[in-house]
Amino acid sequence: MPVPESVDVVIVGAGFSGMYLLHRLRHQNKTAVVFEAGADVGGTWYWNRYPGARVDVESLAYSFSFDPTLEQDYEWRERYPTQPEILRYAQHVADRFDLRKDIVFRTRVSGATWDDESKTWLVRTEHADAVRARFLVMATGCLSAAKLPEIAGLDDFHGPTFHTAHWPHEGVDFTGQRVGIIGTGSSGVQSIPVIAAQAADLTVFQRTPAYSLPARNRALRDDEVTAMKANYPKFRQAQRESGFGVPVAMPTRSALEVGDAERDATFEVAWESGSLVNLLTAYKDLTTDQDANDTAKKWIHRKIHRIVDDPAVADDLSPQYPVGTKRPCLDTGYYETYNRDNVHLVNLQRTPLVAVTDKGIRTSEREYEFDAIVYATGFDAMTGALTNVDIRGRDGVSLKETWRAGPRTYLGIGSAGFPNLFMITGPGSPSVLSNMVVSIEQHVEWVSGVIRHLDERHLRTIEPQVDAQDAWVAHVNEIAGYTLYPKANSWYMGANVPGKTRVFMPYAGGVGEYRKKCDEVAANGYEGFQLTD
Ligand code: NA7
Repeated sequence: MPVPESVDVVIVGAGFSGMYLLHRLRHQNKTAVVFEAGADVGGTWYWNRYPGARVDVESLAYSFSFDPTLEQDYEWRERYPTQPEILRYAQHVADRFDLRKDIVFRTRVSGATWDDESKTWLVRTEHADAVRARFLVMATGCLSAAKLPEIAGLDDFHGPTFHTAHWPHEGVDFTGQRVGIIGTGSSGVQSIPVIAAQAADLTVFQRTPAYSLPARNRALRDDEVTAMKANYPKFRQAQRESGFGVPVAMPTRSALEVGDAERDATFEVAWESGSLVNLLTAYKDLTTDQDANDTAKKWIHRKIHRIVDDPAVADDLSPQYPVGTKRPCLDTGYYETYNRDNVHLVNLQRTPLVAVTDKGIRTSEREYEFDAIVYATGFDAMTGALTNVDIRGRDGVSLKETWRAGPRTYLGIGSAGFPNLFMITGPGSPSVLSNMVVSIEQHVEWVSGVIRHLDERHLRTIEPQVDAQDAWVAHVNEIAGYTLYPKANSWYMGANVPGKTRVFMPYAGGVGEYRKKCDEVAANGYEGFQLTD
């Protein structure tokens, strides 16, 4: 579509957030344009096409709730759908609500500048288009600014290289090849078994092992789909009030108040259930008490040793940080893959990466030769996609500079000094600690609500007050301080990006509590924000 000169709202990103916000704003008679770097909708599920890519929240829960007919009509096939199936869902939503006509594809937003006189944003694209808008909404996702390892020689390798988040649409055939893969987060853990089954030889370079549970993926049964669809309104409400956006019975007991046999049996049930949330909520203190967490850690270490034949490899695969403090993974045959003769594990904590060379990868110990290299090295999480855009607020102040010592937001929705700028699932909101679709819907509904509020009162701007923002940042830190999360070098802490300030970015108080706070703020006339005419 041609770029309009001015609209009410510019939305950046046509993933689940951008699509739903566009749909919602149309119903409020707002004009909006969405800029999307990809060639189609889907966001995360458009880009992350690596082999074995799946969501790790169940399909019937990881889906939009805003339209009961969509919810009833859509037919999910698997418990944990593959990337192509989720992308098909996103495309279905775009078709169903005729969204593409307001989306400009293959277009990255490069910058946005606030003009205090006209009270508008001037948003620029990489193609030198510019559009003026009252509101700017960054629906850019939390894990979308992909990162490569910070080592020398990245351009020196003679063969093809692939980042899991920028996988070729036509796929990659590794048959007969020697492949090296760096990274063992979710993308590595999901792709390693699939690549190992195809390649002649696979060498995995692991800096930090992941805790991973078997997904126990399977086709959905008709009876469970029917039962869920009959119960959807209740289920969705429970999701909204839950901790992680996935309803579970909250535990009342400590891991330390039960006997070993009982605790082992509880962990076994969680492991067999193929649900990360079941593991993290097996006892009430797993995420807050080191001793309680140690019981789960030791149990998982034993499990890994039972699956992996070589005890030295099992040791290397056993994480030392507390369970759940880095994003745990769901896998299909991950640990078993290390029993294959064609798979080798390199522990980078013992022999760190030195460089990529023309032939392969060199560690402090030796050089490994490959035909192809895969980077499963993750993202500049939560802030990268926001600070990569040159956003300039009041008096030309840059968002990137303002956040140099860590992101500062009120509710993860707005930032002081940046009027009429909203973030969907920004830092300071539960976002990555939750079922993303639940968090996305809540933010989109809240943001469209505030736009309606301003319209009805003929108000032109909204912006967080500095004291409210300071208090929120302190609260987010305080809640994190009650948990074990800050104990790991995770991307939740910005620890995977050299030079990034270490601060725990998501809100760990749960989506239910967070929603209450947002609703309260709205009910009190958007308390903590400054509204002007
Ligand atoms: P992650 O979870 O950030 O994983 C990236 C992996 O790459 C992780 O094992 C990193 O080790 C490793 N990594 C990153 N940089 C380097 C360098 N320089 N050297 C060696 N190893 C490195 O990203 P994913 O794409 O797997 O998953 C992202 C999320 O998607 C996931 O959590 C789910 O929410 C879905 P590290 O742990 O930093 O030591």
